[in-house]
Amino acid sequence: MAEFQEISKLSALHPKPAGLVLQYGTSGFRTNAKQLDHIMFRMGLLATVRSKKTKATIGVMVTASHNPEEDNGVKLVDPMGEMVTQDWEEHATQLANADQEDLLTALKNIIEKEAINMSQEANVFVGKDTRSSSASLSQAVLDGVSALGGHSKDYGLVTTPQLHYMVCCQNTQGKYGEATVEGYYTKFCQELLLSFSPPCHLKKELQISLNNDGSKGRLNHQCGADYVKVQQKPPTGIKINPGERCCSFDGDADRIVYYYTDSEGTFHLLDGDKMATLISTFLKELLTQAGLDLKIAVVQTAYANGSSTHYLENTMKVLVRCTKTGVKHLHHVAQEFDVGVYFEANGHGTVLFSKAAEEKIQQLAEDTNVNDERKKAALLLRNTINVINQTVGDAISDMLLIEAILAIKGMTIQQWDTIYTDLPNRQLKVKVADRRVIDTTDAERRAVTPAGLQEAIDNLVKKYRQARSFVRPSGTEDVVRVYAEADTQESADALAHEVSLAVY
Ligand code: NG1
Ligand code: ZN
Repeated sequence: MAEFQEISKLSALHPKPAGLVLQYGTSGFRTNAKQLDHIMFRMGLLATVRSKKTKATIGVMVTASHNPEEDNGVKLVDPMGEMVTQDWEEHATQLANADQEDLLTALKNIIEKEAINMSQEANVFVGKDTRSSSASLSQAVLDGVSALGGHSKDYGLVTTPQLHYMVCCQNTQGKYGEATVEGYYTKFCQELLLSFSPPCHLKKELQISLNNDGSKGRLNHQCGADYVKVQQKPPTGIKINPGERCCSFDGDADRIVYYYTDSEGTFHLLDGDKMATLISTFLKELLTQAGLDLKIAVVQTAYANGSSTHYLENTMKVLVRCTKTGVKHLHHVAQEFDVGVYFEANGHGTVLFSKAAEEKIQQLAEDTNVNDERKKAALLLRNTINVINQTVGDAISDMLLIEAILAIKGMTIQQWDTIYTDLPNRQLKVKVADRRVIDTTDAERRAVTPAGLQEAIDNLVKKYRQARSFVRPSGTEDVVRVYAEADTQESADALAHEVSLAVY
């Protein structure tokens, strides 16, 4: 077939370095940018085939998120704006690792296995982050799409959530919004200013100053959500006055953390758990005021601070579910509820509303026979649906929702921070010969293998007050992660250290 000849010719321009093996991990392929040209070309091919299979537009985002500037990466976006399915992650790995001369065979295997109709039209949307390597790497994706005769649209510089949004809009015939950057800003930003509280009020509240915005310096270098969360300090190059509200995004703007320093100069971080608590409390209150019987739940991972879980379950009486690490797991569980709020502690999260919930809220907001209190609550719920990006965690949309909640409640960042106090905690990485010997259960909170490890952890935890600890193999790095929390920082540090010794 003509298209296969084109692939042979073009793939020679994007050769695979001999012996290089990469895995489609939790967040796609990610490594030093110099090793990724052939991967990008091949992901262009795969996205085209996926588009033919789903008869829908597929997204390809070129980014390495919070990794250093010299890295890059790529992830595929499925038709409704969600992450690509597990089976296709495996296809991606197969295609990426095929030797140069076996590429066509590997591609044909996928086409055969998935029974793809090659005459079906294909459409692929491509986006990239600000890394210097992203321009040529996204061109390699576009080359892959055209090698298979697919149509592509290059959105250029966009955030990861913006690309997810474009794909979702395109495949829902504009019902979710218009598939343009302007459409995105209209949907998430203008809606907020127009509909939440009087616009002038919010304008006064929201004076934003941008720092480390990518116009100079290296992406994520001593800044960004990951730096702030891991280092527990503000990014460099920014001057913060006591009590001032700050937030940091990661390199592709799908993660956000808030922070401030107090009058003594002490740094305070408000992470994904604090955001989940603020948002779910706000929504639960509105559901009660609106008299809507909708089931709300918060989805967390094992890394959620124990205090947040305790507060949500015991004070707010909100249902809390725990899943394996990785946004796709949280997203799936959140879909089981009328209103599902999910956040990873590191700041990736959003809110999902079921179709039925959206309809009930919409009906009530339009009902002329309800009292003012119920009506007001219904309108605020409807506005929340309008400003939150339900396709994926989105730093811009999360920030706008949180700003709106703080403005509506007249709450300062300090007041938000004192809703509950985090338990002191420590995360450590342990290098082991083979991290896969650790197998876990119960949403990664208990180790099944190697034998005796869980018992050892249980015995160590017993020595401390309010303590909890678990270990799991990382999905993105060749390390085992150890997490511990306890009543004091000294105890959390000691417990994490002791557990890391038990891992060897
Ligand atoms: P791993 O390396 O599997 O722990 C990390 C983060 C996840 C998620 C993924 C995807 C922690 C403890 N883990 O996963 O939350 O963000 O990267 O990038 O923060
Ligand atoms: Zn990211």
